[in-house]
Amino acid sequence: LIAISCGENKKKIILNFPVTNLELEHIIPKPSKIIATNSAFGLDHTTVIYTSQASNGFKEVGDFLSESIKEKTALELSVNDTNLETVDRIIYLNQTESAELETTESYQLYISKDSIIINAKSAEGAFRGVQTLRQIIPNKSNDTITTHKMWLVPTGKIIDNPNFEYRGAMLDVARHFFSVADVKKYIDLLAYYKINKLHLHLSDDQGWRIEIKSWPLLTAVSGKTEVGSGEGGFYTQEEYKDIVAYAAKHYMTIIPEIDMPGHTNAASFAYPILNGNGKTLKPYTGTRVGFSTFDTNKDTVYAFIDDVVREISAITPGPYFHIGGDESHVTKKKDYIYFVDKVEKIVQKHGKQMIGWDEIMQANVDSSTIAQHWSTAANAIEGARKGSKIILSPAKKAYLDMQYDSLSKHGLHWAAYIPVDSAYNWIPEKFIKELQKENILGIEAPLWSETITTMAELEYLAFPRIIGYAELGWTIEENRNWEDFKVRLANQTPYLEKMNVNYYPTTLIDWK
Ligand code: TNX
Repeated sequence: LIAISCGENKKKIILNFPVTNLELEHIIPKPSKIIATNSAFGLDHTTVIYTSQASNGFKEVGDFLSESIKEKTALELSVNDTNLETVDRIIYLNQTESAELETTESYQLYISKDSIIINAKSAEGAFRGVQTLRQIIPNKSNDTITTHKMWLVPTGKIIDNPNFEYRGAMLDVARHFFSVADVKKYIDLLAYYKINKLHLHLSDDQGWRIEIKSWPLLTAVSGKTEVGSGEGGFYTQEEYKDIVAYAAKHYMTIIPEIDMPGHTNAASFAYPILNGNGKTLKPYTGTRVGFSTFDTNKDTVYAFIDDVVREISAITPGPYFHIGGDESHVTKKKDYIYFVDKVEKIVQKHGKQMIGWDEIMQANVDSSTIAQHWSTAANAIEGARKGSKIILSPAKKAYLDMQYDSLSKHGLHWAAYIPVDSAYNWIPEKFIKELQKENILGIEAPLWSETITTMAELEYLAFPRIIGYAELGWTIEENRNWEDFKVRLANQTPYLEKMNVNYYPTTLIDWK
């Protein structure tokens, strides 16, 4: 930095020589290992981004980084279009096969005075590393060291591996519909904290949210209702593909859920032949659960499901299809088991791995099927016994639709009030004592939308709690600590405010 500042006022240099400490940066999720070297990389308009050249996605991650730096600093850094010999300072995204990189999402971030190097096996790993880098570029430039603006990035080394491969959020677009733009904003925010799965709850009693070309009334009729008197909405297949592509750019997998055999009033109202509860169908815009069911003994129902799973799977590149399966209170147990077993075969026929809420483990599913634990530990334990992986979404800890406290707006409290500390202070690895870490695929924070209608309300329930779930998913247990997290969380305000996020300003956090 002294070299860079050559010829400038010496007094200024002495006054402003940066003392950095990479270990004290407010990175969330906390990386596996941080070693500070206490100097700085001067990010400025002369810096260039360079990436591995093979057509493996690194260039696109470089473009994403350049765009992110522009949003934060207004600098416009070129990607791969410079003669390297003339370059002073470079950010290099490097494809490599180091043994320290445990997974395809792992990365190493080396920051020295003249270079920032992100090493990763894949573009996905480089993308995760880029999120860390975004977090340590200061919000303010240092305007005293040089005559132009320079952002001082602390030097050192970060080695980082994910704790769980599945780090998810769920959004219920069925109780209230959320637009493509809302979903994209949520993806932006989730990706910044290294969440890599977005589960979309696309159907429920109150509405059907995805175009199915072979059954057009699903959206023509039931795309128009939601909880309350709102007009609902749905995604055309083109819009859904747009969401999937946007998520893919953020190395995020979309997981579509069609909830069945319960939670199906909207489907049965559009096509009464599907109905199995023996009652006259009406649109449902209330918030009760557990009153609807498909007729599990009708061939037409399975033909319908085959079409739905086929059409959605064809536009879903990710490996998973979620069949719901929760709260089928008016489906006889033997019918429920018969149904889940048959639907599992349909999902597999269309090349997808099945996920269902924990109740599906009562059926005879095979070990490739995944249980999402939300309420009954015995179902998750039975899943593990069958050899299935478990996603942890325990309602009393991980439900984003639970109120923070009795005074906070929006949300329910049937499972618990979940203040920000309680949301963070649990150990997924030990939450169900009969489960081993190997049984757990990861964690997911569901946001049910009975009580929220706008993006601002969505953000109020999701933030800041989702940031804690991101850390539970990515950071190993020994590196997690509420007192330390709390300070890092308090320092997310510049980002959240820049992104115009309506987070809940809990008094548990000493917001910066
Ligand atoms: C239970 S959790 C449900 C949802 C509701 C939610 C409200 C689960 C698998 N089913 O249908 O929206 O509670 O908190």
